[in-house]
Amino acid sequence: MKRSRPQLLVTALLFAAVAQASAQTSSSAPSIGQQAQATPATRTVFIKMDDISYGQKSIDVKPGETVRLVLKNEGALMHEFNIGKAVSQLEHQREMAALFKDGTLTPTGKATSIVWRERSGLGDSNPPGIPEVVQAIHDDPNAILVEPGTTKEFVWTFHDTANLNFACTLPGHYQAGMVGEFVMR
Ligand SMILES: [Cu+2]
Repeated sequence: MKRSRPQLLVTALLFAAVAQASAQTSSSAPSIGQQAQATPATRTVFIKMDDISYGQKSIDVKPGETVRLVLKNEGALMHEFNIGKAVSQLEHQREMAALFKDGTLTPTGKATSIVWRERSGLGDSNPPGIPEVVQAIHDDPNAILVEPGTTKEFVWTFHDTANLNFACTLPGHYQAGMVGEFVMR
């Protein structure tokens, strides 16, 4: 019997599905907001990322406001900007840890990794199996990865959400204090 889908990809897709599901769940009262398109009138907030912190601990936003968040990573490590509640961010930490374990995410960026697939059902035990190149899938609607030395933009429409955070869920970063709060004013 042939395994048609790489397990890792399936796992990553599952993670994406879970993220999607939790985004949808939380979008029903109260939503955390959603990605949007910037217009010339959109307010821009500059956020510096460093090892291991954000340039600010809080960002003021108005409910309903669309904000262009410009993320400049001045550190030597990759960082994430993840908009959400603490619960989902802690969940996302586990997904990130899994990607690091696979080798498809490294402290400085995305990477390809080779996973050896088992040969099955052929009585062919010729080790180590079939090589397969895998890549990390990180396309959560509420998060973006910023590689060291790069600047990325993220445009978000905020709703009136209490306890909404921005955080980096790379292993150890959240614990090191790489988390801040959106303050609704
Ligand atoms: Cu980080």
